[in-house]
Amino acid sequence: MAESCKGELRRDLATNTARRLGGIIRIFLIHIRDPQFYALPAATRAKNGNVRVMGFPPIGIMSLSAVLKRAGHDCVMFDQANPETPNEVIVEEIRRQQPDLVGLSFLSTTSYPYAKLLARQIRAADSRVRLAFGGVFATLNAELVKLQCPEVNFVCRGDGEQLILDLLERLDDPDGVAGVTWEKDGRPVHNPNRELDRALDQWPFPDRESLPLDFVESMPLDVPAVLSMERFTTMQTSRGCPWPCVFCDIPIFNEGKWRSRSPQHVVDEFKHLQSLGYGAVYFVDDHFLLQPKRIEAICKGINDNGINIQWGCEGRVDSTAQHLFPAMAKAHCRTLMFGIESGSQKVLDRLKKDQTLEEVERAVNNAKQAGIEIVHGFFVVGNPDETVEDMRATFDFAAKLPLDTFGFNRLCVYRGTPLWKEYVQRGLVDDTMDWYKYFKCSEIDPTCLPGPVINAERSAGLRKLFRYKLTHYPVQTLRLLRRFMRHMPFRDVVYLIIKPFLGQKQGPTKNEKLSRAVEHGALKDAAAKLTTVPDASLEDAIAADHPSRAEVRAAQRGF
Ligand code: B12
Ligand code: SF4
Repeated sequence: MAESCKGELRRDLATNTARRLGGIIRIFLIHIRDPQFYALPAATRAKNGNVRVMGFPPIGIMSLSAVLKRAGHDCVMFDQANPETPNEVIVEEIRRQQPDLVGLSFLSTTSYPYAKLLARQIRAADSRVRLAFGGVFATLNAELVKLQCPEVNFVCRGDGEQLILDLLERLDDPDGVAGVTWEKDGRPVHNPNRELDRALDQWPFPDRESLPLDFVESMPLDVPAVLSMERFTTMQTSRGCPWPCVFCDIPIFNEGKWRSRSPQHVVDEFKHLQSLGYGAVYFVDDHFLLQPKRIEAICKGINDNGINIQWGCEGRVDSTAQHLFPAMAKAHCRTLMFGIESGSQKVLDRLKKDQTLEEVERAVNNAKQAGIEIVHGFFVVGNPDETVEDMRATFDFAAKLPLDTFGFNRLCVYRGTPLWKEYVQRGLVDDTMDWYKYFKCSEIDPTCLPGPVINAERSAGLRKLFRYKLTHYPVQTLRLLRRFMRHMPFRDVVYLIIKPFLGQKQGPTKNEKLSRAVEHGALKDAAAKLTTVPDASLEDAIAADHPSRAEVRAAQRGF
């Protein structure tokens, strides 16, 4: 080791010792991403010097960072979307700064392989640092994750705000810290669940300014949330959803409850964001449209305080707040997204969606008539018991609705959902062997149409849908295309429209590779495959996966 490095190391150790003696706890929080869910625009630097990322900010760790800092702790965040902090840099920073706890946060099945690998790399570099996992996937699979990742000390379940504060008090013996799965004397311990916290106003606004990143949300991304090039962030105004859809794990994560922040607290956050220069906000709420009085008060607060941030949200089509759509539009709600799922009542019932086609029509029409600029429909294809006729009915139905944008994804099954439980009973998945694998339903359920049929029907359906939209809703369609053209090269917009008519011969354009406006079959398949790789060969598999990811990154750089 060079003398200068030794000197630096000695200084770091001295600082760390002083910090510990001063009683300050240092936490690192890392947001693990699947590389297919963000992009780097060509001009990657914002005026303030931050790296610009096209994607959603990591609001989970930002929420925890704010809580930790308010409690007087020292917290450093890393987002894997930042090209300046790859795994090696994070590992090196852990070695240098010796945090007391490193929290790895990830959302879903497809980011789990990356989380496992990073945890292992950290453990190899530092045998003593405490490692914690958190997020929806870790919550729903805590015991199995703990068994599969012995290098991780704590798997944290559910809301993290109070949990992380409690954990820091008992890092050596988390017995009694509700919501933690850990290991004692070589045996896994699953502490009881934490009681659901309804007092959400007690927590500070997320710490959005400590990462050296600025986010924009626009095309090309799979969810065209607000479709703007303004400085973008997300907000969470409520948590959970009490409905029973068979494919969804939100009700399990939230014990079937819906909890919300007060309108005043939400409006105060809007004021704060406006003062920081944000221009677009997307609510990551599972069902924003649940409580009319709260929505009315939020909209009034936005208008009374001269807030002009554009925002978007998601909700159910059977919401009783539809008379407030005009008020929402007046309060700068630009995007409203509905989980429509299918144009076949039979399929909706099979999915236990608890909604009718009439309700879908009414909600979409109400939103458009109220002046909401972008009304989006989420659809799923490849459902259990779905026939070709059902799929065709879905595309016909989508065509007739005055939707601005739509997405047709293949249904997948996640552990923890009612559908997963059904599949276990039917012997289609093995709960102890398959829990971390990403499955399209059609791959395992013989009542689904075969994959190639689903894909062919989807392509044909999209062709018909575009044709219908252009001829029946020309003004709406052209207006939307004009908006796309502000953020995408003309050539790509044209290609996006004509692609369904070209057949399979043409490959995706550079932007399409990034955009996921058309689902990236190959990338999705690669991500799915990665979830099935045994741990021993994970590092090699991620390295071998690099060509496809590198292609995406190259396309990102050139965008
Ligand atoms: C926004 C969102 C996205 C964004 C991602 C945004 C981002 N920053 O990366 C986009 C659109 C890219 C996306 C993509 C996908 N998503 Co998504 N997404 C969501 C959504 C709606 C909100 C997430 C969120 O921001 N929550 C708000 C923050 C504050 O909560 P949080 O992150 O959970 O953090 C809290 C706790 O979990 C905990 N916590 C979190 N981390 C840690 C760490 C530690 C150490 C501790 C102590 C605590 C802790 O504390 C936090 C505060 O309480 C959720 C639904 C939901 N309600 O969770 C689905 C959800 C997570 N997504 C899901 C899925 C399936 C996907 C996709 C696979 C979809 C697809 N087929 O392409 C991809 C995969 C993405 C990936 N691998 O990264 C599923 C996950 C199911 C599963 N079991 O895997 C969910 C649950 C939706 C659902 N209904 O099923 N998604
Ligand atoms: S309505 Fe939406 S959030 Fe609620 S359970 Fe169904 S899919 Fe999940």
